[in-house]
Amino acid sequence: MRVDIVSIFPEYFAPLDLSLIGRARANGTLRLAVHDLRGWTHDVHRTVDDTPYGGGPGMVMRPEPWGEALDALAPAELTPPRLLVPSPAGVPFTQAMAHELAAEPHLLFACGRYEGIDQRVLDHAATRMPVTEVSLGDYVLFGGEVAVLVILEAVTRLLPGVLGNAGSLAEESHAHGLLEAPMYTKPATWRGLPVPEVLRSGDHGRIARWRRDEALVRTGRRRPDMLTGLDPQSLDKRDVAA
Ligand code: 6GU
Repeated sequence: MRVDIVSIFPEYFAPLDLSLIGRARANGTLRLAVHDLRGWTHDVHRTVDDTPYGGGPGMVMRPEPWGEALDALAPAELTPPRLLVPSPAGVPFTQAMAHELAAEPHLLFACGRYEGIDQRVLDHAATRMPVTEVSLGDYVLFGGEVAVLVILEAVTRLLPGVLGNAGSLAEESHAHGLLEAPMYTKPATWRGLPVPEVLRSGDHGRIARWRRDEALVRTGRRRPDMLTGLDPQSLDKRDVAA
């Protein structure tokens, strides 16, 4: 997968050299480039923002540098990338979207700062490529950079060969529309706290049932919205009893 990121703070992306994302880059699974938006400015002050039309607080990112950046990174004669614009006004980012993005050959992230990017940049880009404004949740960040780190981590770990144990993808929270049951490792008792007996029983049927019950209870307590959204077909009789 190819990924381009445009930002006025390229230094935010230093962590992408680390750990599993760093390894995916080193072995070519992920071809990632970070670009400084100011490289597409032409004035001495390398200006990227201006005051909003209609008034109001804060600044808006001017369209010209963004237009040049997108022309350079998504040239009309080549297959266009999917443009992702992190914004608290976007559609919610979910595990389902992470799977969708992991299947794309080329992602282009445009990191806005201040009150956002002039809307015409996105409207114009949408005549050339798919554009998605995406939000991490109902809170406000300074800019899109940290959101891109989050999205890229969720997407990269779904790329073939990035996770050593593909089974961990099938088991994890959100894979079945439920939160994951709690996990334990050795020692069997720690500070007087025992690991639940069932997990040490060796009875795989009982263990699977216990984990399913814990996942249902945890999801009901922490994320009742996820339980009401569950497909009734995915529940078995013993779920309903529990
Ligand atoms: Cl994706 N960007 C910004 N700036 N703020 C956010 C966000 C994204 N998601 C939640 N808050």
